[in-house]
Amino acid sequence: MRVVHAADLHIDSPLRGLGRIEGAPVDDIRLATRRAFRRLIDLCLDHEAELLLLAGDVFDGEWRDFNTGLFFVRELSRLRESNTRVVMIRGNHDAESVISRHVPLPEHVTTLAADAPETVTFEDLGVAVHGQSYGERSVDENLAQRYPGRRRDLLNIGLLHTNAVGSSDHGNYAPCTVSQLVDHGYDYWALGHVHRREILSEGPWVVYPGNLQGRHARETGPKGCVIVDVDGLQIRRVEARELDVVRWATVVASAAKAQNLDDLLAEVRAGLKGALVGADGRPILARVIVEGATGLHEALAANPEPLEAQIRAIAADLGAIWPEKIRFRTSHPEGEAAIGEHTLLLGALRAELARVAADPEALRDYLGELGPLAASVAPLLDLRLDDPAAIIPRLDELESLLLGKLGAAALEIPR
Ligand SMILES: [Mn+2]
Repeated sequence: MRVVHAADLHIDSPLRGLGRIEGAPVDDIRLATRRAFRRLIDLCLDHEAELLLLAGDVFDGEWRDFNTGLFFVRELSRLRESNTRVVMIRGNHDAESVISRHVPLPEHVTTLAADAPETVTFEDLGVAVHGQSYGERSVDENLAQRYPGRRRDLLNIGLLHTNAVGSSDHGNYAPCTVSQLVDHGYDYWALGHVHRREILSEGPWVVYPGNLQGRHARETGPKGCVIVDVDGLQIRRVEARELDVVRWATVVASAAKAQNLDDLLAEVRAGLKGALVGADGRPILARVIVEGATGLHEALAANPEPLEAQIRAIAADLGAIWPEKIRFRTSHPEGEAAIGEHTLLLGALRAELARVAADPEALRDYLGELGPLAASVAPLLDLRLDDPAAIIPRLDELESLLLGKLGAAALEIPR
């Protein structure tokens, strides 16, 4: 028997932070979550999967119209052909209280109840699936605690949307621990909620398949589902399958050894090429970070636009890769000491920034006074100067750019 386990589909969730990127594959990007779901259904058909498990966050929130629901139903209906049964739960993004519209689901699809844990058994497959949906967006209770005991005569699967790893990147919903799940007596825990693929235990299996399609620059790398091969009451194999349509990557290029801009561009090119490897021709949206202590720092800080354009041109030349954002986090190789007589001035600036960093009011006043200088570097960092809360965690970068600007200006001042 083959069971396919997926979670966090977030169908029709927009891919974020793209703005307008010259030549980017806009249709692939717009339809990515839908196409990834279609690939999931194709996979079930190709493998004649008996069971498809969806561990919550099928949708991304309230639908704009019924098309999102209709698309979902139409794709699920294709599974009649392979006689694939579907069991799903609602997660925080598609809790009953969140999605007010509904469409009737086909008879081979079961959504587990939200008021109490529920068990569906498939005697012909020898499987019991236990699980519970979210009724509200925020579920603080440890749901797994109340899941029923195992059925001795069947393979037991727990379907659960949970933060089982204390992840701070995700809401702490239906929190539980891995050891609690391991001790519960089931054969396989089909989890959802954490968007990164993680196998937390192999005996019994406790698995996050990750989301089906990365949605922003922090959801990098391959995304997809997991196929579980079952032989009687034994799980033989658990294998990840990539289903994403568009891939996100972080490309870090070190400027530390670059003697000149050509060296640096070669470094960036190598990084972009590396991201293309293993993507099987999928379009890649890459966040490019140029970092390191380098003699090029002043030039980059003073005028990064030409280098940005060159990086975009390299990407265009390489093929299906688009820099989503380009960030410069370089520093001067010998700190501000190397800028000679301006050391005192720069030291004072650094001390002042440190002083106001902890105080939003002071920072607001300070940025007002600093005016033109801060305003000239803020766009390079995507910073809004009227929002101190956003600036404080990035003062290092702001400082580094300010120092660079000052350093470059100093070099240009005729003596
Ligand atoms: Mn999710």
